[in-house]
Order: sequence, then structure tokens, then C-alpha cells
Amino acid sequence: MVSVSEVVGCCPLDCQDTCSWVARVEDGHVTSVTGRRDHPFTRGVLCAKVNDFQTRTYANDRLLHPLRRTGPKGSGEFERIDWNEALDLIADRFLGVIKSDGPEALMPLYYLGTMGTMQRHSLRRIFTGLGASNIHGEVCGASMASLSQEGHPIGFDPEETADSRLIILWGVNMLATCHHHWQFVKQARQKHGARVIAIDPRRTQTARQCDQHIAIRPGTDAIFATSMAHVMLAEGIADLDYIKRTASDFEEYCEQAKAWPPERAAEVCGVEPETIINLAREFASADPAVIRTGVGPQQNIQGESYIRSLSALACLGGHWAKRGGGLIAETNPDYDDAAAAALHLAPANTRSIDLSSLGVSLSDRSLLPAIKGLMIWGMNPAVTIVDTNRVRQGLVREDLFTVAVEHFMTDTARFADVVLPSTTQLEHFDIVHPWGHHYISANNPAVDPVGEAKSHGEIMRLLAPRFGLTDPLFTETDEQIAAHALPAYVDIGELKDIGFVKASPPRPSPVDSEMKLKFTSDILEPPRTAGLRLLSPKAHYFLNSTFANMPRQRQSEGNPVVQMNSRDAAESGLSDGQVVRVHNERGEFVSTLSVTDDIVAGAISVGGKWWSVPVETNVVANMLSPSLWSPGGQPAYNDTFVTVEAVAASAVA
Ligand SMILES: Nc1nc2c(c(=O)[nH]1)N[C@H]1C(S)=C(S)[C@@H](COP(=O)(O)OP(=O)(O)OC[C@H]3O[C@@H](n4cnc5c(=O)[nH]c(N)nc54)[C@H](O)[C@@H]3O)O[C@H]1N2
Ligand SMILES: Nc1nc2c(c(=O)[nH]1)N[C@H]1C(S)=C(S)[C@@H](COP(=O)(O)OP(=O)(O)OC[C@H]3O[C@@H](n4cnc5c(=O)[nH]c(N)nc54)[C@H](O)[C@@H]3O)O[C@H]1N2
Ligand code: SF4
Ligand SMILES: [Mo]
Repeated sequence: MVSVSEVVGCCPLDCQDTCSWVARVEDGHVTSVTGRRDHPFTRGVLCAKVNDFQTRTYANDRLLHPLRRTGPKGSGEFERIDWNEALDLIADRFLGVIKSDGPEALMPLYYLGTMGTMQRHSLRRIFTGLGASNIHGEVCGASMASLSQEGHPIGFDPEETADSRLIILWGVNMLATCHHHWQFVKQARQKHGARVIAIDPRRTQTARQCDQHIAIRPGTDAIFATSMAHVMLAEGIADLDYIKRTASDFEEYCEQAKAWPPERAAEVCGVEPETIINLAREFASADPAVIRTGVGPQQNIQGESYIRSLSALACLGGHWAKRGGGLIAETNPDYDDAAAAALHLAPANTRSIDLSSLGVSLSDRSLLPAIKGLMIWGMNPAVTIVDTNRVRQGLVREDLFTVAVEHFMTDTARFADVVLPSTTQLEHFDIVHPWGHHYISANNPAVDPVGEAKSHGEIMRLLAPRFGLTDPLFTETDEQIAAHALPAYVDIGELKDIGFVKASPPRPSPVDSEMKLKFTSDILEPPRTAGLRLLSPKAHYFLNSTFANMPRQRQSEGNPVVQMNSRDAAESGLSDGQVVRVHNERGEFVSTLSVTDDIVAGAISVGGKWWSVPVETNVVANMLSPSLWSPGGQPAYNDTFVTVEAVAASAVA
């Protein structure tokens, strides 16, 4: 008889939606994962990336044993070693670095490969315990994080969207990246006849489902929004009482808006003046309107101006006053993820390094001490960090000892000295909080670790004694580590049984806050237009670079293509289906051209974060992106300017 059980868990990926799932286990093997129908936000449907998650756990190319490098860095040549050897080697090399260069020459590097609290934060404890350099910063939406820190409200319960009367999907490809929110958009249409408008330089699958698509020139959104404010102020349709009570700089903000009449802004944004005027009127009269933004429009040097201009609009329209109204950039539940990291173990004034400028940090000779020991988990920086050529130049340094904890031999892991196999979500306990709704989810392990994979909590427990770290925090179980992040009113036993719990923070009400908000943008300039701007949005079947190696997802995504507007193609003498070389002073890639009016002129786009290996899909957009950040630390992925040329047929063959 086959033994069958169902285990409650959740998706670990860096996606707004954090779906709750049930893993079906037959004779100790997971045979399927299915979305939980009773989850009020994700409602039983896993996305096209994840609905066969078990194939990732059981993939042929999964890393199942520790490895030690045998060839040159980056070559991917390794030999199998056992865990004791691997951990002793790591301890020996890291202790050596501490002796020669001090503990700050060690650096942990992690991002959101998994959003599970235990997997993200347990290994940090080793580094805080050793007094290593800390890291800060974001490679995703640093602009929204920095505005949130200033006190701007940037999210509310997205289930309220069902009561919105006007929904502006501003630079968010909802049907590809966070599709569970769409049901509430649909409800608003059915219940209230809500209008839905997309603002995006690309006619995405989401834009096609909207009532209107405004094809904006990328990087001009803050000017568009400020011009909407101009119209609202000039026509006397703004909620002056509301904005005056929330702004710290009302007069200055009005002056800035005055400088952007629709005729001037329209020229910069590549739209008609009427488009701005009509949207301003519609926005002012909607009762209420919500602006739902994504990360695409933040990823340039004016990222903070963009979020600030939207925050100003939400107050100028008085929309926060009503259920369903305001701004949504991210919506976090009441949860303190970093509480699991045991930051108090770190000595005072430990150096902190911005993870988004890793390339600079690894190659900066004036950095004292230089980074000599690095451990990377939940991140693929050789693909996802700006100016990734520079990251790779750093990772190849012979005086740097790198450990990668991974599931697969990614572009980054190929540069490591030691690779440790990590468990997947089906093999460990964790707790995950979303950034697109308010339900915290528990993930119970469905099966024992495959091969010799270990959870990060287990790796922490094995490493700590090798470093003489004796605090009781280093012996905590995975469950105890994750539980630090829960609010006091959530019972972990109940959470494990039920699978999810809603933990909503209070609805923002900026008008009642003591804190006054700055609405005037620091940078509000027409962006550069010379050259073609390269956008690198999310792919439907990948989660950033995760899944780029998985056969099913790769086949569904097809090969990488470069989208170009027909006007640009005609000007450059290029045609649909041609093989092209996309290049600039930093790097290049070769891909197939798709000539389409689904993207505005002046911009091209390559969807997805592909790996350099295999060579057929070696399209790493960040090989071309610049070492450039907004003042708030937002990597300016979209401020990449390139030339596109045909590749001679002989060169392709
Ligand atoms: N399928 C899938 N889902 C994902 C991910 C994934 O990789 N694949 N990644 C997850 C992560 S980490 C994140 S951060 C979210 C991101 O979710 P989204 O923000 O929805 O994703 P992006 O594709 O980065 O950007 C959204 C849109 O912004 C547009 N855009 C680019 N520049 C501009 C601009 O200057 N102005 C305007 N108005 N629009 C612009 C792009 O054309 C794109 O359609 O998705 C998450 N979900
Ligand atoms: N050009 C350009 N660059 C971008 C973006 C863009 O739009 N354009 N988007 C940016 C954004 S929004 C984001 S969020 C970042 C994402 O950048 P990254 O955080 O680097 O995300 P991924 O590329 O998905 O890589 C995550 C890695 O974590 C690994 N992983 C997953 N789960 C686990 C685990 O449990 N344990 C361990 N040890 N490893 C695990 C996966 O196998 C994968 O290799 O990229 C950014 N980079
Ligand atoms: S990636 Fe997002 S939509 Fe897909 S299963 Fe995970 S949480 Fe759900
Ligand atoms: Mo992201």
C-alpha cells in the first residue's frame, strides 16, 4: 500500500503573493503541489512558474553534495567533498581572514531567492557573531523602501481594491508578476464599473486587459505625475485641505507642479497633453482611486522622485480617506523578518556595505579592509546586480574566498571556492511573509532533505562551534529561528496547523499622522533620450534568474528575444527575426529581434534574467547596465543605453 499524506506549506519565492500550498507526499516523495483554495488572497491557483515545484526539488542538476573548486574560478570545475571537510575548510579560511585582515573583511551576501525567514536570516547570525561587515540596501525597489523610511504610506490591504472606482496600474505587469491581485481588480469592475488604466512603455498582457493603456516613455513617470498635479491644482479639483494637512512643503510642491503644464510634460513623456489632462480629471473625481505600482519605473536614477510623485498624487486626490483608495507599492503584514538575524550580536559600529554596489565593493582597492571572505545564499549576483561584469571581476579575485549556498550551479556558484547544497522549501520548516497582501504563511517540511542538502539553520548550527560561537541562539531549531519574526499575537502552533494567518497593520491615514511628508522631488528632469534604452522586465515563467535552468519553464519562456519598435527598426535597417548584437561600452549579448509596436520607440526590452550558461541563452542584461544608483540606492537597471546591430549570417553560423 502506498502511504499518502498532505503537508501544508507555502511558496518561498520573492513574489508579492506568497501562495499557500499543499504538498502531496506518496511514499516519502512529493508528487504534486497545489494551491490552497481556502486562502482568501491566493485562492488555490499557483502560477505557471511554480505549479510543479517538486520538479525543482528532484531536478537532475540539483546540487546534492558539498563541492570544492578544482579549476579556475568561474570554470564550474569542482570535486565532491564531505560536509565535515567543507565546514572545516570554511572555518579555517574565514578564521584566517579574521587573523590577517580583521572580521570586517568577511561579508555575508543574501537577497530574496527565498523569502523564508529561517533560510534568509539564520546564516547571518554567524556573521554578526564574528563581527563581519554587515550589508544593507536593496536590488529590487530601493526607492519605495527609502520613501517608506521617510514615512510615506506605500501600501494598504489589497483586498480593498474591490472597492476602488479607478485603478491605475502604473508600471506593474500584474498578470505576469502578482496575478492574484487581479481578482480584486475584476471585482471592482463588476461591483462598481471601475476603470482600469495601465501606464507602461510596453503593451503587456496586463495592459491588454485594461480599459486604457498609456504608452509612456520610460523614466518620465515622475514628470507625468507632477503634470497631473499641475492640472488638478490649476483646475481647482485637488483636495487642498487633505494635502495641506499632510505636506511639509505644500508651497514648494505647488511651485514644482506649476513648472510642468501638460503641453511641456507630454513632449517629455511621449504622450498627448489630453492624456495627462483627462487622467488628472478622472483621478480627481474618482471616489476613490488607487495607484498600484510595480518596480519597473523605480529602477532608474529618478526612482525616489517617481514614488514621491505618486505619494503626492494619492494625497492630492484625498484618496487615503476612503476604503480602496491610496497608493500600493508594497503591502507588508505585521512581521519583523530581521528579528531572526540576531543583529544584537554584532559589535557596535560594524561597517555596513550596500549590497547593490557589490561590483564596486569587490573591486574597490581603497576599501579597508578589502573583502576577503564572502558567503552567498539566496542570490545570483553574477546575473542580477548592475554592472555585473564588475561583480564577476571581483568574484574571480584569487585573494577572495567565496562560499555559495545554492540549489543549482548558477553563474555565481561557478565562481565559488566551496559550494554547499541547500534544502528547498519542500525539505525544511520556514515562515514566509508576502509583500503583496497581509497573510503570513507557515511552511512545514514535506520530505527529508534530498541527497546531503541541509537547511541554513542546520548549516548555522554546524558552523557555530567551529568558530567558537556559544550563544544559545546558535543552537536554536529552524522553527525557533523563524518564530522570532512573528508578532506576539500570532501563535506558531496554530499557524503551522492552519497554514496562514492575516496580520494586517493599521490602514495608513497620513492626515492623522504627526509626521509631515515631503512631496517636492529632488530630481525632476527629462531623462536622456540619445541612444536606445534597454529595459529588462520580469519574464512570465522565471522568477528573476530562478527557473532559467529548468527545462519546463525554459521551454515555455522560449529563447530570449529583444523587442524593438518598428520605427527604431526601420531607422536602423533591422527586421523582425534577425539576429542582433546588443552592446555598449561595458558588454554585449546576441539575441533575436522581435519588431513590434508593443514597445514605445526609443526603448528596447529583453524579458527575463538568463544565465551565461548554456551559451544559447547567454543574454545577461546586467553585463550592459551601468554602475549607477539613485540617491536612495536604487540600482538604475533601466538607465542602460545600447546600440543594436545586425549580426552577419556567417558570424551566427
Ligand atoms: N513571473 C514573474 N513574476 C515575478 C517576478 C519574475 O521575475 N517573474 N519577479 C518578482 C519580483 S522580484 C518583483 S520585484 C516583482 C516585479 O513586478 P513588476 O513591477 O510588475 O515587474 P517588472 O517587469 O519589473 O516591471 C513592471 C513593468 O514596468 C514597466 N516599466 C519599465 N520601466 C518603466 C518606466 O519607466 N515607467 C513605467 N510606467 N513602466 C516601466 C515594464 O515594461 C514592466 O511591464 O515581480 C515578482 N513576480
Ligand atoms: N537588469 C535587471 N536586473 C535586475 C532586475 C531587473 O528587473 N532588471 N530585477 C531586480 C530585482 S527586482 C530583484 S528582486 C533581484 C533578484 O535578484 P536575486 O535575489 O539574485 O534573485 P534570483 O536571480 O532569483 O536568484 C536567487 C537565487 O537564490 C537561490 N535560492 C532560492 N531558494 C534558496 C534557498 O532556499 N537557499 C539557497 N541557498 N538559495 C536559494 C536560487 O536558486 C537562485 O539562484 O534582481 C534584480 N536585478
Ligand atoms: S511565485 Fe508567486 S504566484 Fe507563483 S506560486 Fe509563488 S507566490 Fe504564488
Ligand atoms: Mo524584486
